[in-house]
Amino acid sequence: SLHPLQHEWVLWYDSPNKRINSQNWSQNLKEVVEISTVEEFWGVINNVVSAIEIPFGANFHLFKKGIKPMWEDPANAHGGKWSFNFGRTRGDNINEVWINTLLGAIGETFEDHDNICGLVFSNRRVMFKIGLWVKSNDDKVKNKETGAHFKRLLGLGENDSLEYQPHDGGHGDNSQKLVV
Ligand code: M7G
Repeated sequence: SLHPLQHEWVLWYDSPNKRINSQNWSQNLKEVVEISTVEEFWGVINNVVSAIEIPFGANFHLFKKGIKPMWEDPANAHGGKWSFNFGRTRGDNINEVWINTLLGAIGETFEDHDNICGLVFSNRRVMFKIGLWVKSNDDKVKNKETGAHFKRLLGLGENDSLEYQPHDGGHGDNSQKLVV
């Protein structure tokens, strides 16, 4: 028998495009598959191209069903992202790190799970980037706990700093920029 997840999730992919800007960006965004059981999750991990193999400039996004992986979605509009750049020399086990963060999200291991929107994996020429998008940064204490848990899932150490940026830039309010 199948093991349903608490939430349904959707995997999205966007491929690089030469003329990307914030007006046409979403045209490259494609829904790959919906994931509603543990078995479907592992099917996706085993059958969809692994994160480390996507082209430079491309991104995978795993978001709760009903939330598009865009700033413009109402669930994201007032939120932001925790994000870490792994230099390519640190990227040997990046697939495992990505899968571990996915499991942390779908397994609802975040205390403030309701505030989680989704995860983004980015392959760039000089780095891999993994981001966690949250709905709101109103509660800074809870948001920092979320960041600290994400940092553990990413396997980061004391010498690494993980940063939070609101999607709207915070309008010069630096208190919205958190670090764990
Ligand atoms: P990125 O992938 O977040 O950064 O955005 P990186 O490629 O430097 O690692 C790259 C560009 O894609 C942005 O400058 C925007 O033009 C576009 N873009 C990215 N996102 C996540 C969005 C989005 O949510 N909405 C819109 N409209 N454009 C976006």
